[in-house]
Amino acid sequence: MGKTLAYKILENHLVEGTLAPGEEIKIRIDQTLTQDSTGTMVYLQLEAMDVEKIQTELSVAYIDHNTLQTGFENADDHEFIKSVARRHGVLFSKPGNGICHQLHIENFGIPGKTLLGSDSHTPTGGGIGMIAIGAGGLDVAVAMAKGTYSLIAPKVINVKLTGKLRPWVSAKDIILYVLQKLSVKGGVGKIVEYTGEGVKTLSVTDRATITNMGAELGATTSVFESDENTKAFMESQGRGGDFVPLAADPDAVYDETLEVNLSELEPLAAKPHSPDNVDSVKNIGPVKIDQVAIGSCTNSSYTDLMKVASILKGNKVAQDVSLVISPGSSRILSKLASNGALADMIDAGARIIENACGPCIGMGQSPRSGGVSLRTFNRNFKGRSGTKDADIYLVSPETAAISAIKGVLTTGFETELAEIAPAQFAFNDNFIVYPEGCTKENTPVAMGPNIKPFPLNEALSSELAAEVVLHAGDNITTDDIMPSDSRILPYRSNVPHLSNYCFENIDREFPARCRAAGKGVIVGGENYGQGSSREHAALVPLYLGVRFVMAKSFARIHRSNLINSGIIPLVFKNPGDYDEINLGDQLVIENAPEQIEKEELIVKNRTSGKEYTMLPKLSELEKKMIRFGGKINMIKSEE
Ligand code: MIC
Ligand code: SF4
Repeated sequence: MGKTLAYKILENHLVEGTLAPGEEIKIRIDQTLTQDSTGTMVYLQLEAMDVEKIQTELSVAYIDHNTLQTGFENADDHEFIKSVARRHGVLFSKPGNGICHQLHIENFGIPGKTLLGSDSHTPTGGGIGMIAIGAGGLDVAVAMAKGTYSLIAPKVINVKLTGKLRPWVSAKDIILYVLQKLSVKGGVGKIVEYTGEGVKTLSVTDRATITNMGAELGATTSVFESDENTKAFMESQGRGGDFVPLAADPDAVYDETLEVNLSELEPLAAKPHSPDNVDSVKNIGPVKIDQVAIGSCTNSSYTDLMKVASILKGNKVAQDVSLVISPGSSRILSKLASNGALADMIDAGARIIENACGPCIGMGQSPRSGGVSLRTFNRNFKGRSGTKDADIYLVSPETAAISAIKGVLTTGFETELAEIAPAQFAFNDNFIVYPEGCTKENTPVAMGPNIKPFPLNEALSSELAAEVVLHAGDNITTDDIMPSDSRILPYRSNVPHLSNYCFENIDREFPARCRAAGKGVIVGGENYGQGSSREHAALVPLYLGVRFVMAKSFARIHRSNLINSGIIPLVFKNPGDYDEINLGDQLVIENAPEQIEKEELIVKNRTSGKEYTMLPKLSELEKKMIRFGGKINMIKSEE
């Protein structure tokens, strides 16, 4: 029986376990990446583990999220990350270099290698044939310390591409189509592997747009083969020597298949407030827009921005529209500056902003109250832009550019569009700080006053009694749990301060209610914790006393982050029980250490007298972490 590409790479990296869907496996991790908004925790945890030498082939610490530096906080975090990176042999990418995922495929990604990153869009690396997985910060710290990562082996879905995209239809439309078909939870427990003749028509950066937004499917990762296009991309980055050809066996067997005829796709948009709320631009109609934002790790490649420049050239941005463009990397920005495309954008009336995450994570450029913003980004969750009542649509760079000129959501579909010639880039590492000559002895940790210790749980007690502090609906995002914008993001290394904003957009009373309750339980619907990898969405509730979460289902990374923090994720056996529980109810898990060992666990409601059967679904390793009160406590006990 032929093998899928995903399983071939996993097999090459298997350290423990049986490689079959649903089995717990441990794999070797070749590379890690961190970014600054999750990175401070990662490096605090790495320091706490007292590691002598990191075990990966390459680890990079990028600074791209928190680059506003409105106070000392961001700059102190950068200094802290740089110091710990240097102490441990980790490369440091300075602010201004660009967005971690774009930079990683340009500079370091290698087909067939494994990459673990403390950011949910790490699967961008699947665009060059890596198994690139997003994880919580602690998992990345442990991967650096031990060189391994444990996960449940996913199923593999085959997305078979045929045909060829028409002008004005792009990679973004492919992934929006897949999201429309599979939904934001359609990829949970799965790897999405793209195959078929259509793959040959897509460049590496097109593929990276698709694997990047595979995160929005909830997938473990997404992957493309490594072929002639991969070779051409790596050569264009001055790294042809790193190219390795890779593909699935021709008779590979997949768990599911979705066929997509590229020739039939048309320009699409994800409507407010979910990436899977997709319809065609034509059906949505000419919605009047206030802002267009082009960039983010999804769509800020050289080709994307050249398409934008060619559409803008000689035109004028509509008078009521603010167009902002943030290139993905310094290398791209430099090329746009030298070939004149930057001037074409500026002359048309575009605002050029820093090559960083920026507006994608609410760091500036919030739309006006009730405003409509078209973005080439990957998430349009309510409030994420920094404006609670704004409507955000996710679109391709082509749709964004033409809409900026027309002032309404539109497309140039069925008209001509210039082909973009590939460019050659010089390898430039002037933004990279190498750790040469640095050791733990000669490089002290730079601790600013905003950096506070992270909370630790306690070992599982025999009786776990807690009050229901929140009763939430379906698809709660980690942005809902721990919002991020320019007010809050500078405090990612200060959990006590962050706790004041926990669930701010859902229930303002949440922090106060938790403090009054002492110990809390959150009740959620389907796909609880979708979105970002931020472990703050577990650490902050932990700090506020949350001890278990009951939901209809969980998103992968958040579930792991809860377990890493010693918070028990429990799935309703009878989803109807969700409606029986009320805010303020007093719940209890009796004999908790014995009960978590079983397939079913009983939660008693002391207020109503009812009982709920819950499914812990914990692997052996996860049970151990819960018993010890989290991963750090477990690791310490092993020393
Ligand atoms: C995001 O896009 O939500 C982020 C910000 O990049 C996060 C990481 C974070 O919350 O710091 C992610 O995707 O993991
Ligand atoms: Fe940055 Fe946005 Fe990409 Fe997250 S999704 S890494 S915030 S650009």
